[in-house]
Amino acid sequence: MFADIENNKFIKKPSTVSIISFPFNGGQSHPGVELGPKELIGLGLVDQLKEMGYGIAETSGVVDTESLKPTVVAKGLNTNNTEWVSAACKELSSRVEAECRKGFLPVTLGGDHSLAIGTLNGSLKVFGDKLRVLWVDAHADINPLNETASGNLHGCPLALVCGIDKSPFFDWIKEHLGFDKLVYIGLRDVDLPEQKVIKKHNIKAFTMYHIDKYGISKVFDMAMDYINPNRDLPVHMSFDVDSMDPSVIPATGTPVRGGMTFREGHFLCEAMAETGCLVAMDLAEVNPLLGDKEAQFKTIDIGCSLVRSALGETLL
Ligand SMILES: [Mn+2]
Repeated sequence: MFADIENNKFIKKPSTVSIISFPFNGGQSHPGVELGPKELIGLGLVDQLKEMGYGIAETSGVVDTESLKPTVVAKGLNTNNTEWVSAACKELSSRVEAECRKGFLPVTLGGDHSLAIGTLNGSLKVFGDKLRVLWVDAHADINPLNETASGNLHGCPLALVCGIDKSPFFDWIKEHLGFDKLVYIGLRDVDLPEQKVIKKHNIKAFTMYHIDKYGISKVFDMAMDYINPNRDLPVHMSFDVDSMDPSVIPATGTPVRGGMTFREGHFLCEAMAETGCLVAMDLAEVNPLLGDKEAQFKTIDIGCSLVRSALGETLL
């Protein structure tokens, strides 16, 4: 296995990855997504990263999301499991923050994409105004909390991270991401309230239309030119596996046809590694209980290879 793990501009040498398992399903309605981290590691992700030459931090471990489940929940909220998502993400934030401060590269394995409320808060605390975010997803995940139709918080993380919503249930979020520091790649299913938010705040978004029109290489360059023109700023990549076409990654809770091909997804991750600017990564929405055995294996296997590509695995 070949890898370039020395070109990262922000990670302390020798390069160390902190695998943070976040077995959490409270941000959506399909059981099984909490098993994602265990299955990804079970298929050998940690061993593969070691083989690439990374040190693996011993301290990051597993967030005990079950123990953070509240016994009493507020009634009348528009969102589901609000207190649980908040408590679990607050804990996740402090894990990511701690690993970044050590100069390690945290890779958070989900779990549903509400996890980004925590991971982005953690990296924002360390990198502040310099932090840039690449959000790879079929969905925009920026529904205001009072406007989400499903009530599922995995469709809302960016509303909280960007400060559109200042919910009292998330009052631990003090740092917010500027709209000009965020870029989307892969969108193809955007809710009406999200369309309004994206237009109002002029958020840069490359949809599948742009990938078809320009190709993934140009789209990646344009996305980086927008958030990180000199390739000298730290980037947190939040990768939802539903950005990929369901024929490639079938075992995920909210698949949408017309997604990225196997190579488009891997190219994007390889290009991210090549910038040397990746400081944190999320891999969200792997659900090992959905679909048949083949669908489940494909999803977990390709989930691992996307992480390896983002961390510098090369073909030669
Ligand atoms: Mn998502």
